Amino acid sequence: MKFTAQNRRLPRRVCALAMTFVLLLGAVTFAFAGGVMGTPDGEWNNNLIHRVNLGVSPTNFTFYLTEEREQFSFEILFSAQKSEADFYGKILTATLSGLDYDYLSWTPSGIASTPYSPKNAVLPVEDGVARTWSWYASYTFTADKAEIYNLSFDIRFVSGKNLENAEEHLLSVPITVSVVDKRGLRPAITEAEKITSFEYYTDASVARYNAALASARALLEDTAVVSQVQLDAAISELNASVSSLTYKSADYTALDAALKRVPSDLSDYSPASAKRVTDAVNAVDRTKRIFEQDSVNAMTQEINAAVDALVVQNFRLILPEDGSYTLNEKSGYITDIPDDAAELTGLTANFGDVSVTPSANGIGTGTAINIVYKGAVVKTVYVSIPGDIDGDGDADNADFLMIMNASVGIIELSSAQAAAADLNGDGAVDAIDAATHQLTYPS
Ligand SMILES: [Ca+2]
Ligand SMILES: [Ca+2]
Repeated sequence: MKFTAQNRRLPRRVCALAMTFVLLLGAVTFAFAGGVMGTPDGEWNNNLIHRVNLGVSPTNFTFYLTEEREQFSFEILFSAQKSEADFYGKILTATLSGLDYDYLSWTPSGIASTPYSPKNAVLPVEDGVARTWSWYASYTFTADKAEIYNLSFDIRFVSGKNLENAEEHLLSVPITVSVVDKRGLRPAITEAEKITSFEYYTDASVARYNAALASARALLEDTAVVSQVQLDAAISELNASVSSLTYKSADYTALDAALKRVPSDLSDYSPASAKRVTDAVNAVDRTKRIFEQDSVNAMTQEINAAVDALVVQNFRLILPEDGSYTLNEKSGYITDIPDDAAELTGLTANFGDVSVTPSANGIGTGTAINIVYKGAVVKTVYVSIPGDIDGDGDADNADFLMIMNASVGIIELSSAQAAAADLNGDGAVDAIDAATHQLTYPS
């Protein structure tokens, strides 16, 4: 037989002293006096001119099922108080309906010297003092599942100023008995307690787990009234907190740094070396957990290695955007440079540095613009200005003479010079170009 804290019988002496509070402050106290309070049947106040209080306490019980099938007991304290002497009253029956209980026992209590059973209790008229009588009704029932019993404690009694006008009344007091199935709590806690190492889990998920476990353990201690809904929610939350324990992520700091080294444009690299980089980037897996750091380190290493192994395939000279240089895409020569330039500035390359090697006569046709990458000249673009053959940047009589000499085979021109000398663009340097030079660049 098990008792919860709230229905465990108090020592009789304490009960007697506490009776006034039960009646005045108890969960259910009904005062019967002419026209004072509403009543269940709406009629019974009419013949009452003297006061009696009926008390029923408590009206809520909660039991916790922890075994396959358990027997529970509870007590209802039923009190009748006659507050005035000139009064007749008699309790006929007091029954509890709605519960299949095993047995019932009545125990008289309170300050009455004579033990009355409520089935035949008479509130005497002759003693002339206010009195209180009370009885404990003890019920025992068995349960094997969660249940809420909505019961009715029905009191039939007669009351009145005297026997002649006493009438019968019925008072029905709702009693709730809840059986909460606690059997799932212990296994859930036991299962949760199997987790003993938390270093790999995120702080947030561990905090949730700890809170859920603490709540479940508190419920197991049976220190507070808890409903089936609350209990089920606690079990559910505990299970959820276990399954949602989340591993910390691996450290991706070095990998992020490696990714920043990857060029945004891979089109100037050899396809094979660019593909290695692309493959390494595509292979990045952000879901690795704290104990999989080696895997992340390997990804990082491959990205860095692939970037280091990139092979540049296309070197390009980059001209200033102000139009001061003109590159003939067809011939590949720089055909226009700033006037009277003493040096060529503002030129860059997509990779490496730019160095300029002037022609024998300065900045002009034949001047070499070199792209230097990793200490080596990887590409050279020449200046070839139409009409300037000697390379000083101007088209004048000295250049005309060189075209004349070249046209008859006295001198040989470099390819940049030949391009500058072939003024009619027919692919040959001859007298026609010389004549054209004289007309175009008169001295
Ligand atoms: Ca010249
Ligand atoms: Ca020509």
